[in-house]
Amino acid sequence: MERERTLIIVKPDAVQRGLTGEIIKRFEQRGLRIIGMKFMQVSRELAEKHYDVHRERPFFKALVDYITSSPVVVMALDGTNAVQAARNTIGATRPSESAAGTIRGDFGLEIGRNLVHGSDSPENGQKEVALWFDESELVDWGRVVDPWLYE
Ligand code: IDP
Ligand code: MG
Repeated sequence: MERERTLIIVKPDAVQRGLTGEIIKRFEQRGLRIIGMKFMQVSRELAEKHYDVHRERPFFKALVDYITSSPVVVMALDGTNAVQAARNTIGATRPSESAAGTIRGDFGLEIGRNLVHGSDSPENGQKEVALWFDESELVDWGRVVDPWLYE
């Protein structure tokens, strides 16, 4: 089974709405392990790098405005199939189409206010964690419950 890293961003709308703890809780109780976490104001430069694949899309400027509009909480998580597990916990990109029980399906309505980011492939998980965190900010640690999460 693949041990992967994924980058999670609790976006400005979620932080402003007081949902930070609720969102962290969902990843934590799923068994994903936090290996890095910080509260920060995102620069336009970092936002544009992070969303570079969307540079030519009509919503690019609005997306960069959104992610830089107010502070975010950024997390690096790892675990078995962490990328897909986190994406399923987050829900579909468009909250009106996200399943109930997912973060977006429980707390969101519009695509431009969809609360949380999660990496979309193991390669991008590695790349995004490296973009947002210095290696010295990541902590390698073990949990006493790991044998009850990992076979
Ligand atoms: P994802 O966050 O589910 O991976 P992506 O397609 O990678 O979705 O899009 C990145 C982000 O860009 C979305 O989370 C959303 O905030 C925003 N976005 C995507 N498509 C649209 C759109 O059509 N209008 C406005 N914002 C969009
Ligand atoms: Mg994406």
